[in-house]
Amino acid sequence: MNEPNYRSMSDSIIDLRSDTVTRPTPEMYRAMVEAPLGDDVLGDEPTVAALEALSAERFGMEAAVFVPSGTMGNQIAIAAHTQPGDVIIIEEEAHVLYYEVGAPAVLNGVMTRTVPSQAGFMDPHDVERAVMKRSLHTPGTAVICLENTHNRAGGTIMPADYMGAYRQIADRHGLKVHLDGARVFNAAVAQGKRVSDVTRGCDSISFCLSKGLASPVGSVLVGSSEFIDRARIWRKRLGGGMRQAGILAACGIVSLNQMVDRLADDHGRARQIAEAVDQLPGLSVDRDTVQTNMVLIQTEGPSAPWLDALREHGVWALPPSPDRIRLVLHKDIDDDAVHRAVNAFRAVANQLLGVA
Ligand code: TLP
Repeated sequence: MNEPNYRSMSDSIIDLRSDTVTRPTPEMYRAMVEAPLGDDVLGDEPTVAALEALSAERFGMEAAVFVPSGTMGNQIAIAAHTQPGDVIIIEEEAHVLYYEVGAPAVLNGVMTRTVPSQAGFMDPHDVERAVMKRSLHTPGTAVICLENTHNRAGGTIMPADYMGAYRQIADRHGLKVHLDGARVFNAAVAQGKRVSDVTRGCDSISFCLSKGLASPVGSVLVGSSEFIDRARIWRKRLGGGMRQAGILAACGIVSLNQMVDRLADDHGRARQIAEAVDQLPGLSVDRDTVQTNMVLIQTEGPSAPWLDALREHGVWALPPSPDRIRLVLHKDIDDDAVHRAVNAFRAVANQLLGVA
């Protein structure tokens, strides 16, 4: 077998667009080759079953289902928790609302009742005020939908006492709590906690293997056995049943066993870049929001000229809005890449503003 290409397209490109861009590790390639395989739709895929069992255990939940993407994990959860016409309460910049192309409405026929927030996390009082009771005139609320870490707020971590408060509200009103935990392992590692502690109180959690945990593809939805049985039907209905998916699940097992603790390195590098960039003219960073592996940079004018010039220096990033740049740290960005990225920012500041 030829040696696989473990690295990015080109080692000279510093790809900070997302932690989704990571390449599999050598251990993942080995695990793919060695994985015992079956047919997951027929129900006999041993490696998928092993990943699901490991995931359920890590979250202290009864069961889990492997799904192709975080988006599908979230939408299956909403489908399994609701009936068309129900209301889900959701923060106004949540991924489910902002980046899933209207799926709550298109696929699930639910109403979204949005709540504004501080740094991505709805005040529990606002959540309780937003609950609608089913009546002859009003739709009924079914789900509180959360996100930890919060993507558009810059990878921020949910305040420790919020989950308990959301749970109490859910219990008072007969609601389910779903967590979009695409990067919930980042939240756990940053707080030195187990992921099961960070997510206690949720009825369902969707987490991504394909982000900081570096798997090429895949997410897992965890919850009660009864919920996961219904989620499996929704996965099939949406076309998410995969056959010899053990090839991918094998990487997921490596992610859970080997890639969690190292997320702390990404967090340290995010702080390092944030501090350096915040000192440059024309750019600023709210350092309080740099809590995990993301850096949101505010540009004085439009961010587009910065992004174009950075690209010429081999640094790739994305604009979450016209006057911001988002950087996401991940395992394929080492200390040297951080150093080169900071130098590129300095050079671009000089180029665009004639200073620094
Ligand atoms: N986020 C992507 C883009 O879609 C913005 C990124 O680069 O950050 N929940 C959260 C909080 C996410 O950040 C993402 C991906 C998802 C769900 C969806 O995961 P996938 O891409 O696997 O469907």
